[in-house]
Amino acid sequence: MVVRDEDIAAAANLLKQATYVCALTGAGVSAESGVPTFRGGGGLWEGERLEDVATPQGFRADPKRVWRFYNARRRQLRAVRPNAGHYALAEIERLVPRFTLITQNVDGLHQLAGSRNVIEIHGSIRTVRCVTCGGERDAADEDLPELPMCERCGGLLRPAVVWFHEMLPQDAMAAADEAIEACDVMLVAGTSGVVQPAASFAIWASRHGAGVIDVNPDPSAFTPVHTVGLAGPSGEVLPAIVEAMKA
Ligand code: BV8
Ligand code: ZN
Repeated sequence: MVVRDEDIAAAANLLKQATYVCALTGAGVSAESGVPTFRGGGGLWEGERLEDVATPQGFRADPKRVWRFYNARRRQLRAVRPNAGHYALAEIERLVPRFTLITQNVDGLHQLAGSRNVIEIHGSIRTVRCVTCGGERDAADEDLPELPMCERCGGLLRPAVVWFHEMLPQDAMAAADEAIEACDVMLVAGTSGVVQPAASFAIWASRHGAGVIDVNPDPSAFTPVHTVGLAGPSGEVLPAIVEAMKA
């Protein structure tokens, strides 16, 4: 890990002095659990371009293709466990007065690691929703057929995730807005800062004076606004920050 001790200490001090920490995570925090990121391997998932299958148009055109893509990711998630970075975020939540975790991830690993105040702004791949009656259920442990239908009304089920060109859930966005406005430190980890509106959250926070910590082995869209940048994997950097907070 190339991260300097003084940067770990600087991040730990920012968090120790904070009254309200808002964390924003992306696919990078699940990378060490074995979940591939979106824009690492050339932006392909199971040989599919996210922008082709993660859209309402794609689903309308070929629901079987979209379900093949999501069922493959759902099956893969069964074998996946939270990593040290997820646990460290759950620990930080316990160490600071107020904490909100906004995640772009749909894998549910933060909750499995013990994070409590989690906002899933891109929904959850564990949940399915009927396109006709809107009924939702947790189907994480189910082997879904290639075209799952609603038991209540016979309508077609879809993954309860936010696709491109879809609005983010109103309640999730409102809660995220509140946390971004109220926080005095924003801890960003594992996101390239490409997808809007999540990519703007750190800029909004820095506008009202919040300190921004960015944990990412590669430069990201947050590099220009971060107070402290830690160029290492979140599975190593976040636990190191927790150790420094406790020292
Ligand atoms: C919206 C759920 C209003 C599905 C996802 C032009 C045309 C059309 C649309 C747009 C446009 N310009 C902007 C838009 C809006 C669009 C958008 O932002 N497009 C982008 C591509 C430009 N956004 C939307 O459409 C959003 N809705 O705007 O509504 C509206 C409504 C109607 C009409 C217009 C506007 C909806 C966005 C939500 C899309 N859904 N996912 C699913 O997951 O299947 S997005 C998808 O990307 C995931 O949710 C993912 O979380 C998210 C962001 O990606 P990252 O998490 O950042 O992952 P990435 O791979 O990019 O980066 C990983 C990072 O981790 C890297 O930096 C890497 O270096 C780092 N890393 C690697 N290893 C580690 C690590 N970091 C730490 N530790 C490690 N070990
Ligand atoms: Zn239904």
